[in-house]
Amino acid sequence: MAGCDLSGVKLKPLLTDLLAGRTAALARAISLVENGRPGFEELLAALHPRLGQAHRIGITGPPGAGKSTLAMQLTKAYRARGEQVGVVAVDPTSPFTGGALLGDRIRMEDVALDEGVFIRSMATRGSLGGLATSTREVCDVLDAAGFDRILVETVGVGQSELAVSGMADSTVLVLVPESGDGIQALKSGVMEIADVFVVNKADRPGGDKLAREIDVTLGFRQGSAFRGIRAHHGLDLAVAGRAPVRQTESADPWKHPVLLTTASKADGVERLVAELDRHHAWMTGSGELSARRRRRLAARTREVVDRAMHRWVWHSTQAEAMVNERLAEVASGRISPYELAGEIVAAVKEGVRV
Ligand SMILES: Nc1nc2c(ncn2[C@@H]2O[C@H](COP(=O)(O)OP(=O)(O)O)[C@@H](O)[C@H]2O)c(=O)[nH]1
Ligand SMILES: [Mg+2]
Repeated sequence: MAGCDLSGVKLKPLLTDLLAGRTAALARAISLVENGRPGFEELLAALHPRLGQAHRIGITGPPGAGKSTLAMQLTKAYRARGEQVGVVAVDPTSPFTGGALLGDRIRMEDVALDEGVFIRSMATRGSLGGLATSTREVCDVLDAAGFDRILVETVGVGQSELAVSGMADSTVLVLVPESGDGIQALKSGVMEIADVFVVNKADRPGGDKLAREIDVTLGFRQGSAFRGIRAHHGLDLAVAGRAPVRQTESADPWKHPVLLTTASKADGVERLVAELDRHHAWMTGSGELSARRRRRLAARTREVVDRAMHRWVWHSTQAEAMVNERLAEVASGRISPYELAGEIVAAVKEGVRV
């Protein structure tokens, strides 16, 4: 790597230390990437050949569903197997500080001092689009640094879990019985991004009912409400009807599990760990893992192009100056922002104002 010394960041030693598993280097590499400081794209480019070892697990669902609690329980379970775990939380609604991942109760003290665990909140950085990209990039750093599992928590039944599906190999959708979110999720199409469904807070009433509703909805999605009923020719519709929408044609479709958990008591976590292992094995065997990773690489390339174009337009052309120059005309109603934008784009394209 020529020109490795950028703005005081010595990329080569950083890379060496990172790959040697030095925690301080990991923290530095992550903040370099997170803040988009000079050299971060070179670092990520150098890490690229090292990617693909980690199992990336997205955990999404409405606020308060228990995603962080589940993430901590999964972390403990993976640590018990001797695996290294990275946790990246993207939660603009409840940023965590000082190493406490949760608003209350289960605190990070359990795992925060463990060398095999690295936790980062992406809570306050960037816009949503930019945030999604930098979250993926932070995951790359963890992957290259040798973490076995990377848990990515994102909040919401909205756009953000659509972003998480693009960053994970396996996506867990966490719902809770008492809120209306479950039903909303079933209607919103969010189900299509999930590989594993978790109905958390099973210690409260309504968990079984929600799990059944999810199961029935999964059946409908596949054009069959009769999953679990054996057809007379011996085909098990429970198996046949469960291929997820985005899954490529497969003779051995993934059967979406719907699990009940009480994360606060670690109930059901073992089963979740097992289903995630099963999903990873299925993805590897079916070719879905490499298909998803290829899609992610294409998406990443587009994102980086977007970012470069954005940077170029606003920092290296006259676009910003044109906005300022003509703002009075827009404000007085003489021209619309659309017309001005059109003029700016035309000018930039022609290079006349560059
Ligand atoms: N009763 C009950 N409470 C839970 C369970 N799991 C998590 N909680 C609590 O629900 C609240 C929100 O949990 P948290 O993990 O922060 O949710 P997140 O917003 O989805 O990350 C916390 O007070 C947790 O202690 C559960 O299985 N049962
Ligand atoms: Mg949380």
